[in-house]
Amino acid sequence: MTISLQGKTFVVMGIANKRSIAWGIARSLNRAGARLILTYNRDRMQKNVQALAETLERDDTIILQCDVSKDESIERCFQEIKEKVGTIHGLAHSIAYANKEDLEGEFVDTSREGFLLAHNISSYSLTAVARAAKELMAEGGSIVTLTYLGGERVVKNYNLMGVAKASLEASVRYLANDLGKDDIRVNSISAGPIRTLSAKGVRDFNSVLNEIEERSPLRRTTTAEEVGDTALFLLSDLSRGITGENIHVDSGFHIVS
Ligand code: NDP
Ligand code: N5H
Repeated sequence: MTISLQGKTFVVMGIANKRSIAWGIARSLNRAGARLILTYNRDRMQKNVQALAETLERDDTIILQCDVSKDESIERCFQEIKEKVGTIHGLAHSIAYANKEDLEGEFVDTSREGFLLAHNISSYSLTAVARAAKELMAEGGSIVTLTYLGGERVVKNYNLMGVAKASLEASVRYLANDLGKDDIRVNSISAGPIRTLSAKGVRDFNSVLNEIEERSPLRRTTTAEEVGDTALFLLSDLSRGITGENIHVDSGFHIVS
């Protein structure tokens, strides 16, 4: 069976620019013939997403704003999707946020406010969005989110994001159990480090990438295209027996010590 998403519609959330993992996912889905709905958060990202959408092989891409920290914004966005397309077949959630000052120093110093903000946007948002998307998945569906190894192990500086990713990964399992009866699958991809806008402020990101090149089984870093193609698999019927799973797309780095 080859992967074709012809006649199907997918929502991709979290494109900031051409380096975004969400854009890698959008391109893979587009190549398989899917219709796309792309969402962005900050106003000034709209023109980026618009310009990127114009490079796709179809001209019916829908672009909408969705701030996942606000229930009204999620509600408005999915109401618009319902009016414009009716049924969707899958959704990619590629969104995370933490205050910069919480991504250095020790986890023990995390403030209540910083902790809750990171968990709200990086973890709870998956559940909020899955609930809204479920109503539009009348023919079943597949939901994919992005996580990182720091959710399973202590990784220097990942701090509260590691705890938020652990919560996100557990949410994947609970959501998979709830939504399975509606033929909706929920999985995550644990991506290796990729130089995106989120990673921009990370001190010593070069040495993080060097370590992957030296020590990962495949001896190379992960690309957004590799993540995009695994998302395509998870969002397609080829993965129909898989739910509640976390697939590492990280050149195998998670198996080495
Ligand atoms: P990007 O910076 O490209 O994407 C992060 C996205 O999160 C942006 O589009 C940003 O939108 C969005 N976002 C932040 N706050 C909100 C909000 N309130 N509502 C809606 N969207 C919001 O980085 P990546 O592509 O790297 O990150 C995507 C996912 O991949 C994240 O979950 C990240 O943790 C995960 N990941 C990344 C890895 C990496 O090395 N890059 C490794 C493993 C996992 P805006 O700018 O408009 O606010
Ligand atoms: C161990 C590491 C390195 C240290 C930790 C990095 C954590 C990054 C995740 C969060 C999501 C980054 C973040 O929120 C940055 C913001 O504080 C500032 N940046 C922004 O506001 C930009 C403009 C917008 C677009 O960013 C967001 N997120 O909205 C982990 C790395 C090796 C791997 C990595 C980078 C993982 C990951 O989860 O992204």
